[in-house]
Amino acid sequence: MKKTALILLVTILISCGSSENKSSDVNTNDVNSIETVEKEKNWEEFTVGAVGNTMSEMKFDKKNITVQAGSWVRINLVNEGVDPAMLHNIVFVKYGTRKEVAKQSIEAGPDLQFVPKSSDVIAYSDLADPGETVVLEFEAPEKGNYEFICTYPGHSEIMRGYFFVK
Ligand SMILES: [Cu+2]
Repeated sequence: MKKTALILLVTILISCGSSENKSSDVNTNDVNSIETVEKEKNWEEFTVGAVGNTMSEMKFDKKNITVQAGSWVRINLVNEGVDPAMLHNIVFVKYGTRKEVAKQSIEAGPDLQFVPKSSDVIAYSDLADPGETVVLEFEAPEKGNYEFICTYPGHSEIMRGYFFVK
């Protein structure tokens, strides 16, 4: 029995050693492939401020965002509010669906950060607390016109803009 246990232990040690080697090989490959992909991606970066501290003042400081088709989009959403009630996100939706998405976002509720599971939603950020910046990255959808809104309840009618993929 002891001998069997020893053999088993040795086997485990050997297999651990070899899997370590394998995993380090894989890591190297991963790093290489990630670097290659990063070089090929054409990033378009925008900083969007969510400003204001009341329901009537609040807005996005950009009304239009335009990107090239095939690019990757990085949005830095800066919540410039200080009032604790001012929570914001940025949600990209198909053109003409913002009212429907806004309605569904209330049903989605806080558990889903007010973002409905809908095919009309193209990309969405986390909710940003006052003073917080959240980053959203996504691949630009096909050429066309889109919209973006904040889906926090009551915000989408004022906090919105247009997204164009050329
Ligand atoms: Cu908002």
